[in-house]
Amino acid sequence: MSGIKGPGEARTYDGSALRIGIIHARWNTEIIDALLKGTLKSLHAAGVQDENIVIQTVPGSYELPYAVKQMYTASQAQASVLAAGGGLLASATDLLGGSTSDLASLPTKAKESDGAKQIKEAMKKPFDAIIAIGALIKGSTMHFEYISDAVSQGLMKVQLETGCPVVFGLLTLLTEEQGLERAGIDKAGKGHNHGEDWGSAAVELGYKRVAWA
Ligand code: DLZ
Repeated sequence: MSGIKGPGEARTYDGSALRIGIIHARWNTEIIDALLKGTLKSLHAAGVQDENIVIQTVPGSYELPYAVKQMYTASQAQASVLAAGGGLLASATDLLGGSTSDLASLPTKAKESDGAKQIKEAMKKPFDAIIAIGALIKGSTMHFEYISDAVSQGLMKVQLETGCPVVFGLLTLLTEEQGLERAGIDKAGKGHNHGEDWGSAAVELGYKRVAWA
């Protein structure tokens, strides 16, 4: 990217071992869809595996901080159930009706069953980073100001409380046109898809978080 704006030059980080959550609002769908595509593009370019990307949606941006917190806490709880070991494997035996001492040796049919899927999900580690995506467009009341502020503060709070990096993918827009530009889908074609930067930020933070731990 040319000019003084943007995250600057950075080395490429390997995302192949990372687990990334994406939570996006559904308001202003055209903008959101393009941002999501840009985010996924850069996650894939960094080597993040599809099976390690979980996408959830909420109605609007106001719901983002709560949803990020729940998503992270749930992924942590799943991982600690696995760490606790025995209990899960015991119930897995019930679910699958067979030995679960070695998941890899399960017959294919059992692997595809819901029970096995739950176990596979539970075997995953907590998210290394979560990307929160929303597009708020200013209207004629103070609604925009209140929500922008609440969501910004909320997302910062969640990442500091949980220790999970939360990428700020919230566009606070004065006009719809600004949103189209920042999603890289404006008519003039001058825009840049900020989702691409958010995917890269998630990979960098997820990678560094592991190194900093
Ligand atoms: C209500 C509302 C309005 C007016 N505008 C937007 C918007 O531009 N972008 C967005 O993400 N959400 C908007 N919402 C919905 C709120 O974020 C929230 O979902 C509802 O107030 C319900 O809590």
